[in-house]
Amino acid sequence: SFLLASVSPQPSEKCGVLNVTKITENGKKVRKNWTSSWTVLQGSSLLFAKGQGASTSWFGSNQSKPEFTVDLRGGSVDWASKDKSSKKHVIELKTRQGTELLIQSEIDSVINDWYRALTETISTHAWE
Ligand code: I3S
Repeated sequence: SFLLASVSPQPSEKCGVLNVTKITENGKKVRKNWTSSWTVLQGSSLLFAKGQGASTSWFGSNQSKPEFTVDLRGGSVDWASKDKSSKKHVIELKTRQGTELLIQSEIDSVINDWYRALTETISTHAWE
């Protein structure tokens, strides 16, 4: 409802620290490189800032730019199968552009919240 929408935090606005690696870029397999990234979900975009750890200092500062951004529209999200990673709580994110990412947190409530937010975002923007 309008009222609910105006008072609830939007699922499309979320941020936090996640472990992230690309596994495929433009359809080509790339070597894993797990890094801790400050991650921001903003509308249908997911932004990563590498190497920030738990710090949020880049956020709102002029010179800091996201390391990379993925467009979630037309993408898919699922729990990664065991053969994709030995880590626990891993989400596999595929974009329409042919980039595949693994995102992970040791904290299951954290990764469950991201799973929910990402699936909601993808379904919300499905027809764009
Ligand atoms: O899928 P893989 O190749 O077993 O992934 C592991 C490797 O990328 C490894 O790096 P090097 O092969 O460059 O040394 C990483 O350190 C591991 O973390 C990767 O596996 P997990 O299961 O953690 O995603």
